[in-house]
Amino acid sequence: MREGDRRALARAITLVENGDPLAYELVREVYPETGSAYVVGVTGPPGVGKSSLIAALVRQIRAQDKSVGVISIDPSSPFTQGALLGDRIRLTEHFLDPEVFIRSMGTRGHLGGLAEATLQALLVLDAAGKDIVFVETVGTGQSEVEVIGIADTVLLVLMPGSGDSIQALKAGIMEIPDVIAVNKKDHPAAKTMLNEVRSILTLDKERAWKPPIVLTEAVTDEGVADLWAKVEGHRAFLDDGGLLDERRRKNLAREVFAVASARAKTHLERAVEHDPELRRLLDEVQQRELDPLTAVREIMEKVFHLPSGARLQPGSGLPDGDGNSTHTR
Ligand SMILES: Nc1nc2c(ncn2[C@@H]2O[C@H](COP(=O)(O)OP(=O)(O)OP(=O)(O)O)[C@@H](O)[C@H]2O)c(=O)[nH]1
Ligand SMILES: [Mg+2]
Repeated sequence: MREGDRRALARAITLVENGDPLAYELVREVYPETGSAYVVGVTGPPGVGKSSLIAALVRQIRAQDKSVGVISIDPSSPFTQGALLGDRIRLTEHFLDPEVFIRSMGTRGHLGGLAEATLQALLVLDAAGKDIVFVETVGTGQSEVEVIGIADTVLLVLMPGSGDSIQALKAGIMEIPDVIAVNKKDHPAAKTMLNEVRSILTLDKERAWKPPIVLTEAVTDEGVADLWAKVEGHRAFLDDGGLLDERRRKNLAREVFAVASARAKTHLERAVEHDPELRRLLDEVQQRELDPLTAVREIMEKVFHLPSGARLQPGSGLPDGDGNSTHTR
């Protein structure tokens, strides 16, 4: 796998995908060697052309003779099969290239959910020596944050008609990405979309990095070279300012926190599911025999062995306030 052997890599990712204990061992062993891949998170609403754009970007990157990994994270929707099939078709031209590794991935078997699976898969591709790794995930709001939160550069893809995303950006529900592509440039409303996005971003004058917006047509490669130049521009911005290390430190802290939280939640759900006494507490709340916070306290005591008097001080949490970033903004 370290030598970039495709079959070994494929097997490693399968272990990750299945939440196999061997994957855990594997990542633990290679972790000290990771950190050289540059990770680009690609997100946006369904069908905007994320996979098509990645395929086009991979062409750019291969022309620079760099190796690439692509993982599409599938939040296990009923559309999984279709999505997998779609990705396969859109990325076919790269399937025979030994320097390109492409994989769509589900996340069954992961106590820590999507964040955990994504993180592990990225680390595997990183250890295998990929220069650039793309993580694709569908999203219009917050749930994808934990998946692409690990990215060095976040690319948001929109198309004419992505009004919900515009609203989410405006309302501050969606974090401002580093680069935005307005894809399907061939669509008559593309320019309008571009202007809408532009007007939202001008509201935010505080930022040191102004997210560039690029009009693209993934299927003809139009604007794609420019888009890649913008991603590289963001990378240079991080590198020059010594910001990349800082960003990675924050991202990793947030991921660790996200995975730990997800595991705690899974643990809690399972405990309640399997413990008649805990389930009875919930019934008592419903019958108004027990108030909600007393039930919470009893559950916490029993499941996490937290002392009943435990009180959180305001502002407690991670040293940086990360993991609360959506609240503090
Ligand atoms: N007209 C036009 N169609 C495009 C363009 N880019 C992608 N498409 C088409 O849009 C459809 C969806 O493209 P995908 O690349 O699968 O989009 P996606 O965002 O990865 O979709 P999901 O992963 O299913 O959310 C496909 O039929 C593409 O051929 C473009 O620039 N112009
Ligand atoms: Mg896709």
